[in-house]
Amino acid sequence: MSKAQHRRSTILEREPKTEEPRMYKVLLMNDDFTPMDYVVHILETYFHKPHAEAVAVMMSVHHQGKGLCGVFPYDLAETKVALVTADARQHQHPLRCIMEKE
Ligand code: NFA
Repeated sequence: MSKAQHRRSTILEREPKTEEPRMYKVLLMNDDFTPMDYVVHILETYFHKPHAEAVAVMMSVHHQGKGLCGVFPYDLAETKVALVTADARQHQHPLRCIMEKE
C-alpha cells in the first residue's frame, strides 16, 4: 500500500476490526473398496451436491486420487469430516475424508 493510500485508509476508511475466517478444504480420498454409489450418496447427503455433480466429483476422486467436496470454516469442516467418517465406518467402508487449510 502506498503512503497516500495508507493515510486515506487510516483517516477515512479505517481498517476493519475483524478478518475473514480461515477456510478449510474438505477432501475425499480414493480407495479400492468403497462403492461408487456410496460415495455419490455421501456427496449428495453431506455436501448437498446435485446428483450429476456428485457423480462428477466421485469420478474425479476415483481417477485423480482425491477430490474437493467443499470449502468451509474450521468448525463446519471438522463436523463434516466427522459425520462422513462415522457414516463410512458404520457401513464398513474405508472411505477417508480429510480437511486441509485452504
Ligand atoms: N475407487 C472406488 C471403486 O472403484 C470408488 C471410490 C471413488 C472410492 C471415490 C472412494 C472415493 N469402487
